[in-house]
Amino acid sequence: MAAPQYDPSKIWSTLLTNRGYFGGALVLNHTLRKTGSKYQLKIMVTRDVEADTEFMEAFAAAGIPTIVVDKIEPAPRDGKVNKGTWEKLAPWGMTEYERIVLLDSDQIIRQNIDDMMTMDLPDGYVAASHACTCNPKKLAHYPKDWVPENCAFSAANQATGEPAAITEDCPRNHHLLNSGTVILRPSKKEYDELIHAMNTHPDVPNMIFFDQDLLAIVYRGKWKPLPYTYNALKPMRSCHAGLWKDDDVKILHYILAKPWKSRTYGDDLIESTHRLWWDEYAEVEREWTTSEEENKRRLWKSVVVPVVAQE
Ligand SMILES: [Mn+2]
Repeated sequence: MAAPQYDPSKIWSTLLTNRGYFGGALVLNHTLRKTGSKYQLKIMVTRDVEADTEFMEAFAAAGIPTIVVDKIEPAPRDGKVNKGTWEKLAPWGMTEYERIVLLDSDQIIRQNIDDMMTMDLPDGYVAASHACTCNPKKLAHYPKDWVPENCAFSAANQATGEPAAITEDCPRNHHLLNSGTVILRPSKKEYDELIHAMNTHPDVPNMIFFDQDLLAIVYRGKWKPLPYTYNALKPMRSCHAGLWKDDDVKILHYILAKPWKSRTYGDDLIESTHRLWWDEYAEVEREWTTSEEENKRRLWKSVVVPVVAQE
C-alpha cells in the first residue's frame, strides 16, 4: 500500500516526555487517521525519550514521525525551577511549518478536524478553547475564583455552543485558555517572546499549568476562543450538561483520571466517556497484536502493555 500523501506544511503535534502516555498517543493517532485527516501527527519527544532506543523503535513501528525537542524550562528564581510541560512551547520555534495544531495525547478525535488547519487566525493570534474554571472536584490547589459563575462556558451560547466573547469587563477567568488544543503559526518573534516571558514574568514560579498559564498571559487579548467541541473536557459533560452535546464533540479530552489507567470505570456522565477510548484502543491493539511483523508484536508487549491497564 502506498504511504498516504500528507500536506507537509501543517501538522498535528503532541508532546511525550516518557512512556506513560504512549498508549494515549497511539489512540490519538489512530483517531486522526480514522477521521480522515489529510495532515500528519508528529510527536515531539524529549532527549530522554530519544535515548530510549526501544521506545523510538515503537514510534517507527507505529509510523509516527518524531521531532526531538531540547529541554525548555524557566530560569531559576531564588534557586528554584518550576518544572513542568514547558516543551509544549517548542512548536512556536518550528518555522518550517506554516501552522501547527497542538493536541494532548489524552485526547481522541471524534470527527474530522481538518478545518483547524485553514481556519481564520489573525496575525499574532493563537486559537484555543477556554479553560473550564468550574472546579467541580473542588481541588484545593485550583485558584479560589474558579467557580461556575466565573466560568466562560457558563457564558457560552448554550444552544449553539458558540464561545463567550472576551470583553473588557468579563470575569478574569474568561481570559484563561486550555492548552490541550492550540492552533498556532510558528514565529521566531513569538517564540522569543514566550521564552522571554517564561524566564522573566513574576507569575512563572507559581504557575500550576505551566505553558497553559503562560500562553494566557502572553496572548491575553490575542487569542481566538474556539467552541468547546474542539477541546471537550470530560468533566464538562456533567458541569456543563446544558452546553454539551455528544454528537457535536470533535475532540474529547480526558483531563484528570486517564482511561488507560483502568479497564473498569464508573457509569456516570464523566467516567462513562472512557468506553470510547477503550473502543478505539481495541482497534489499535488488534492491529498490532495480529501484525505480520514480529517486531511490532514484540514492541506491543514491551512498550505498550506495561503502560496500559490490563484489567
Ligand atoms: Mn491533557
